[in-house]
Amino acid sequence: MTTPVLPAHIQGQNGQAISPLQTLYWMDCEPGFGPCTASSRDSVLAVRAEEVEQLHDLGYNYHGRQGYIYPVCGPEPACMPAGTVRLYRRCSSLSDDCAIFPESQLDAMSLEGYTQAAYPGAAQILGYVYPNQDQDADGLPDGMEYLLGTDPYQPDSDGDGLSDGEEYPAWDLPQSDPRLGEIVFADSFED
Ligand SMILES: [Ca+2]
Ligand SMILES: [Ca+2]
Ligand SMILES: [Ca+2]
Repeated sequence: MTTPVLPAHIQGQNGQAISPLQTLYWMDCEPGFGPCTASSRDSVLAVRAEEVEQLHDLGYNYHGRQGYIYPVCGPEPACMPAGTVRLYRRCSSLSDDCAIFPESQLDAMSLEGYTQAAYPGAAQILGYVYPNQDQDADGLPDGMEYLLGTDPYQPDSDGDGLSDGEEYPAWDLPQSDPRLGEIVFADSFED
């Protein structure tokens, strides 16, 4: 069984999506249970309860939450949250496989045969995500900077000499506000 690898994602907090994000449901093929086959269409992601039901009818079982995503809006691209890209779900009849990928990979994936919906009538665009990149190399992924309000193109948004990632580590306690030029906790919580 292949573990799905998302090239882009949005992380929630304490198991909850940040409003108005939708949950991405991870559905696994149940061998012998339906039309999906464990050697090929091993897993696929869904975004709504109706999709979970549709995929369940095709032999997939709910496996867990894979992440969170901005729901499709209209009209695009004006309604899309700043910094996000479309996330596609497409399947290939050649390899009997489904894939999830950002818009930047659409041409390459189409050439590889990923041109079809997961099931008849299924959406091919699941919603919008932040690309998994850190354009200013300050240690904070672009999407986290959009959510925090820091500048994804400027490593030191408030110009106080400490990078955004030093002030607000992605996986640790923040020591100060990277948007305000005031060091609140220069020596942990002593100052
Ligand atoms: Ca950054
Ligand atoms: Ca930054
Ligand atoms: Ca700073």
